Amino acid sequence: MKIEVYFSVYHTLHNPPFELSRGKQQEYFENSQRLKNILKILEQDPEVFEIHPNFSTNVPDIKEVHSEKLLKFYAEISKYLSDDDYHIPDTFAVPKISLLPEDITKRSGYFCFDSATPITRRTFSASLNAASTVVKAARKILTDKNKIVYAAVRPPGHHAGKDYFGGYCYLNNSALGAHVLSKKGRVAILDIDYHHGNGTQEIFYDSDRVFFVSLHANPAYAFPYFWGYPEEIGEGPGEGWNLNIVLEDDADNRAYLQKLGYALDAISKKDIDYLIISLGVDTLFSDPVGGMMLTEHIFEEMGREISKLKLPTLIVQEGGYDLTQVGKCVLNFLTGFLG
Ligand code: OKP
Ligand code: ZN
Repeated sequence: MKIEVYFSVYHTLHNPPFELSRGKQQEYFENSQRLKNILKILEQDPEVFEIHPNFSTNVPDIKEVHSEKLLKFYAEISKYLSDDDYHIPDTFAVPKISLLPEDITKRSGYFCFDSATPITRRTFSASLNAASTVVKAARKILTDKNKIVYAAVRPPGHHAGKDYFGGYCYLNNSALGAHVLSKKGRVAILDIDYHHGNGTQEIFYDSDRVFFVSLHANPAYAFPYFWGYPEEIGEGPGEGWNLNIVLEDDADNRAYLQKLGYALDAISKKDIDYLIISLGVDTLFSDPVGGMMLTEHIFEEMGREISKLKLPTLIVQEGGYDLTQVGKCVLNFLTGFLG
């Protein structure tokens, strides 16, 4: 069997010079080398990986996932910034404040929840290209349910909410894919990135069309800190359709597989038609941003276990920052998935 790979060719347009993390100027970990590393490895096996570049930035239905004012903000700040400029908000709105500053350079703190997510002139274009790639990949799943499709995209998406951005994420790629699939059936999003997918959780929090299941490091000490606790179970019709499974930083392969088992059990107990995997490989022991105690081989096992759900599956790239290992981890996961 083949895996179709769609990739966002314009990802290199988003290339901020640095990030502010823990109050310090650092290299930008979510850089274009990540995706280049992944593609370079997948290209080596054309028998298995059928790679399609996506040049489109068209995302129909984007307004059903993101607010108009967030999109307008992105469009305006893109125009405001010159070519090698970058923008990092310095003043953040507390949740209940609803006024929007006129000045575009002061408005970012209304939408952004951290200091590690800079905006450059081409950030919005790159993000639209990533989102468009995932939507295209989702459509492929609809036309051929036997397909496994992998969307090799950046910037990632799972921290971006309806009306906010942060954690290297601007548009929620997986949520946009889920939105497409949810029109034709029930969807489960399994988020195995090291970090909790707070944006995806928020977007489908009151929905019983999309079951969000996330395995992640304890938010008591791991980003994004304010979300990701097991008590967050969804609300209204979505109650029981949000599942947070917390792991500790010392989690090894065994501990991880055990909790993955709970997640897969929960998914198999619901009547799900389509699966989306938010694939972060930043659970690897050597990851400079995340990092539990997982070794690269475990990703193959994870893929194999998840494939037993036997669902049409769209795999969407999220985190993974060890530049020497990210491609190998993704390859292992996809190989495991093929069985
Ligand atoms: C994005 B994804 C901690 C800084 C954390 C942001 C991490 C974003 C991860 N002091 N910086 O989920 O891989
Ligand atoms: Zn992550």
